[in-house]
Amino acid sequence: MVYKINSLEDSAVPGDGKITYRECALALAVTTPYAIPANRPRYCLFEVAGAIILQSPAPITQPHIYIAGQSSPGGVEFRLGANYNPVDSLIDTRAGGNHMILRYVRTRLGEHPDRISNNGDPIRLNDTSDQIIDHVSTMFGTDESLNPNCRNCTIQWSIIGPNMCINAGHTSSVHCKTFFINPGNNITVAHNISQHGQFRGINLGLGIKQRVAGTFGQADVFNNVTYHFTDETGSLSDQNGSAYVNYIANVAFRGPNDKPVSNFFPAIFARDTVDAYGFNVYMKDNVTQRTRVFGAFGQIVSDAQQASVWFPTADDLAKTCGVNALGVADCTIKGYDVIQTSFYAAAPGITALQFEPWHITGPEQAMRDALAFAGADLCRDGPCRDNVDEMYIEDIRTCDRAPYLFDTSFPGTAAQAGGYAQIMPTGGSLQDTDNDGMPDSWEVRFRNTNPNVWDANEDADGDGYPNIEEYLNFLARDDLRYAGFIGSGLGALPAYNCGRAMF
Ligand SMILES: [Ca+2]
Ligand SMILES: [Ca+2]
Ligand SMILES: [Ca+2]
Ligand SMILES: [Ca+2]
Repeated sequence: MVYKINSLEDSAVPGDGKITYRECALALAVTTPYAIPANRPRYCLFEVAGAIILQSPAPITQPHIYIAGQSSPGGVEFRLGANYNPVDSLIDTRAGGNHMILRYVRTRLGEHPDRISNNGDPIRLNDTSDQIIDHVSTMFGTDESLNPNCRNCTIQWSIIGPNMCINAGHTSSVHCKTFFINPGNNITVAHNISQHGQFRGINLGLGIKQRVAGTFGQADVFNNVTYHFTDETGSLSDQNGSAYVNYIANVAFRGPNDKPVSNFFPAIFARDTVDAYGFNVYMKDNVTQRTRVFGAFGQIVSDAQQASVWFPTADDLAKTCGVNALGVADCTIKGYDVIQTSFYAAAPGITALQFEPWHITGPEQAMRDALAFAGADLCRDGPCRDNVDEMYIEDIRTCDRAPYLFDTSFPGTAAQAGGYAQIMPTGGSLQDTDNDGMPDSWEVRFRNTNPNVWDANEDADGDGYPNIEEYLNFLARDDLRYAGFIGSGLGALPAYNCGRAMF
């Protein structure tokens, strides 16, 4: 089904002529302006641009949904409404809401000091599987800005954080924790920017929530950028199972206030006392506050990759074991020896790389690409990176030059963090005679589809992608991006470690 969202309102009346985000998210029936039956796989397209302000939860429990922000003439931004009480997430899959694709939207929650809640996540994946988050700008969370609990999921090309950190509505007066995967398995985290926080730059607690012996999880973490985490750029724990992680060619740079004490990429927490979990951590080409790579950012030296890792307590170091082919701790491998620089870490059942090798660049180009392309940067009528993302990208590009963003304190309000997007619509809806989501002009231009026949679900060229996804992927320029896009980012980069001393 294709919901052509024609109203920014947060309403759900089947016959009012308005098709809303809530109706698409909840898979509700619509009768006018055209009929959509309830509880079906669906595409959420946007004929409007601007803020969608949610006044109550809109949980995605019906599986198979593609939320396509790239169809909007100018872009959409999800925000927390003043009547949303108790506060919960904005975009949220749960209770069977598997198979979501979320692309090219902004999710900026904002402060809610009048409604204390520990659930203020702009995006939460709540024990769901098969999820793609691509080119999303997710910020201003009061719990995390991105909080996935998912299996078989990809988080890529997104801008994550900052949170609303100070007296913003969390039970803690200071809660500045950006990105936490807890738990997860078979996850790719690539080409993202995670920025400006105290804790949880990229934190991983792999496995499953209801922990049992032999539980494990894998994550591939490559070509990401983190900037300005004062206390914890990343962590990896065994709180949910054995961890297989590949950290490849990431860039983690200091901000103005970063403290060296606990700030590693990652800190390894071995707190399991029952289930004999272990670690296999492959690290290659990561440029961090403590590691340099020959040839990247003008470096003439390479540091041992193990130098970026830390064990918070002597107990963590002592309890950290390797892991065998069954996912069970192997304590013949101990401590720093779980960090290895030779072999791709593959969880039981994983027999091949979980990525295309050419999708990974060196760290310097990875930073250039993320700065050039991350976030909700495309709309129906062309590039549309908003004022908020522009500000943060510029801040990273110049991060070795004052004035520094959040030099003295992290933000407590959206206003202190650059405000919301100022979205200007670039046009109205396009003629789409058959209401299949593909405009007449596109259907005529490419001739594989018929502008007078509802043929969104057909696959005219037989490549496995239905026609409507051909249209949406065309808007997202996928044809360019996955051949000649990775590695093509241009623009200025800061000096190594933003010009600040190594920890
Ligand atoms: Ca309606
Ligand atoms: Ca059409
Ligand atoms: Ca058609
Ligand atoms: Ca096709």
